[in-house]
Amino acid sequence: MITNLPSGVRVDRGQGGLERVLVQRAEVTAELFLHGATLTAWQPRGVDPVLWLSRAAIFHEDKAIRGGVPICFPWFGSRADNPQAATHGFARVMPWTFASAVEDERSGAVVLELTLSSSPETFAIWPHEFRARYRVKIGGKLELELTVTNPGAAPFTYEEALHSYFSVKDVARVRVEGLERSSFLDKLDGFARKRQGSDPVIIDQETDRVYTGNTAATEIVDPVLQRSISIVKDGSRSTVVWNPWIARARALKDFGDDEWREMLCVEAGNVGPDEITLAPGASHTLRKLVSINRL
Ligand code: TA6
Repeated sequence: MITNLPSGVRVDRGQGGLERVLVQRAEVTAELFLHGATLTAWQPRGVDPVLWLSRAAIFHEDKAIRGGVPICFPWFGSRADNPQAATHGFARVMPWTFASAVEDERSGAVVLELTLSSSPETFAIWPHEFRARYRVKIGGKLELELTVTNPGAAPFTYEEALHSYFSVKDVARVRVEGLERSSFLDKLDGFARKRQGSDPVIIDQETDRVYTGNTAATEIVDPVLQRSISIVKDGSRSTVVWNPWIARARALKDFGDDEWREMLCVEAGNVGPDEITLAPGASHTLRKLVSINRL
């Protein structure tokens, strides 16, 4: 158990009795569950909630939390070599270790650090030794940093994504800037490779795209909330854009039928052709910086 937590930071049990870290400070509030190291809330003072969490989210050790920022690792989507394996890997349904919580002297932000390492349980699913370290810097901006290390004697290849669900007022009225003219894989069309036009991404139907070889910053422009959500990433060559729209939302039991309109996933990761191969002893860090701007 960690002692001497920064002011406004405490550990208790939230929904489903799952252990969580609560950050309640004048300038920012946030909530992170040790289950999957899932950040479920982040709200700087004077700003509408930035992350979306389904009202139907299931808080159970066997289920990924529907919302916030689930961590997809060590694979994304379904596993080619094992279709029975859990979607998006096991990291988002494993208990991470809460390693530290400190206040960043320069910014005043709270930095939480959590870790996940290989175990006989993970080895049985994915036969590689690994160490994962997740740093979440919570202040007026949000910085997410996932570092994976290969402590073993053989290389391994993995996929990853910070599967962030962002809160919007009406997804049919937002646009995502930064992906213009970019190449993407369309999951809804057999992963056909397509190209974004010269216009920003708009959501007017179920949308499930992996923009590959793409390091661009993106911006979710929300004219109703009169804000934009800026996403700058480092160590990431894939951006995933997902909205289930009406039918898919209705088919998901942990997703309210009408909730598709109030969320949009823009995920930073390394997926498919952008997968990462780590030599013995090597590490790789994926970073995602989220900030809010008034329009
Ligand atoms: O990131 C988009 C996606 O891969 C979609 O295909 C959809 O399946 C979404 O992830 C949610 O996946 P989940 O396993 O959490 O229902």
